[in-house]
Amino acid sequence: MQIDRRRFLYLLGAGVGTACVNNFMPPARADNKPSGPFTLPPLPYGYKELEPYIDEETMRFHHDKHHAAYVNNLNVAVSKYPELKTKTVEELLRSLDSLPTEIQKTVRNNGGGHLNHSLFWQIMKPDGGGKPKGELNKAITEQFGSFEVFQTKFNEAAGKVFGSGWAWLALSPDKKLEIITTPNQDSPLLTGYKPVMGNDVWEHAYYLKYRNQRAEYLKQWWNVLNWDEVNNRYLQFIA
Ligand code: MN3
Repeated sequence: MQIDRRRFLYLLGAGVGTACVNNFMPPARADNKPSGPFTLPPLPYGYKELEPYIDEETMRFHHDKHHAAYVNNLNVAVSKYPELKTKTVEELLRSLDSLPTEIQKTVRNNGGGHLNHSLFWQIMKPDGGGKPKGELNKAITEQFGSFEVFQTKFNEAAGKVFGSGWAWLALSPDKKLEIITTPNQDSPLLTGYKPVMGNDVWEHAYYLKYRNQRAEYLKQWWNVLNWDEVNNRYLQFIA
């Protein structure tokens, strides 16, 4: 009797345990979200910390939804090609033409989106703004006449992007600073340019706060620029 009861409890426990495993195990990856090789970098500051220039809700959606989607789509694209999983996103974009045809467009859009946004979070900071420093300041002055002229030209270029895209300060293949724009999520790397800094002019970057006033967003954005980081990027590129 004693043994039977113990055995009964044992079986019951095992049964309950199995039911628990079946009910509470996460579902198989039906949501199509491979966990790598690319990962969403955390924001280097809090969602609220770029206020009042960029609002918390915009940062949450922009980082946690938009950037996360680019990372996920890129991971899905390379999931069938083990040889691509060890490449950096820069390597993928620089050799886009040699990738399997069926994933070229996805890598262009989502690899570009991942790289562009990873840069974007880094070149902003709370209490940013002011003027460029060091070697970058010299180069900007030499190339554009003054920081103010550069700023005006950058905003003009960013204002003229039709639809979604980016404005960049980039180093040309012959190592000159230029203001360029790219459509969609195209990276400057696709044309041999190195992105020193850039501003996202997709509506998702500003619409919640600035609505259709892109010019106002462009004007306020300089208040969050992290010039130390931008100067460091420039120094790396000219080294
Ligand atoms: Mn964006």
